[in-house]
Amino acid sequence: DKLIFATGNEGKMKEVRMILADLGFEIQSMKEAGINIDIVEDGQTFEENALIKARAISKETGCLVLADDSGLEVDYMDKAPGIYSARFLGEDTSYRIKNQYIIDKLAGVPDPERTARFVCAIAAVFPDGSEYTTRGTIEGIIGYEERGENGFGYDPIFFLPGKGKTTAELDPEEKNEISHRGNALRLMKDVIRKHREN
Ligand code: ITT
Repeated sequence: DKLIFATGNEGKMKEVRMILADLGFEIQSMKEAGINIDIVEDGQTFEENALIKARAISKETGCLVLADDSGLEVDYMDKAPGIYSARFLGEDTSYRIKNQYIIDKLAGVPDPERTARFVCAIAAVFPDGSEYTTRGTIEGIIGYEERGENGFGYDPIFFLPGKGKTTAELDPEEKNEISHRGNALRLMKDVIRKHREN
């Protein structure tokens, strides 16, 4: 069976492929499926935006479509950038600049007030029209400088006190085992397996 993952984000797609590998689907990105449409993500929650993306691609195809909407919630910034994480400071602004902006915003703020989390909502639209969402999170704190070369986006400033590393310093497998995306996708794998039985 074929599964289309409705994202244009290469960093997400790499992680998704690893996490979903054992499901046994042929996994295609939007690009690989030859779909190139602009989706307006005007929902108010991660779940709404994930569903908007999955529905838009589902309309174009007959197969199972999954989508990911995710972001970083910084408690000291009233949970910004949140659902606006990709658009934060402008869609074309580099993550070097976005990450430094957040570091500067938290200058002088002690560790207990630097708490943050990554949130990931996964939406699924099945060929029969049924829809599901799952959510995963991972808790950390905002670091004092960028560290690590792995991952993407805000990973270099997302520090895990328990590991003494940022998520950009983890191996991909290690990140997937504990990440918001890993957690949300593992819940969705259970949904897909149940749906298959029926
Ligand atoms: P698609 O909508 O095409 O999937 P996008 O990058 O626009 O791609 P989102 O709207 O869901 O996706 O934005 C999520 C942003 O949150 C993403 O661009 C990163 O900046 C950040 N983000 C999400 N998961 C992350 C992770 O695991 N590590 C670092 N940053 C992450």
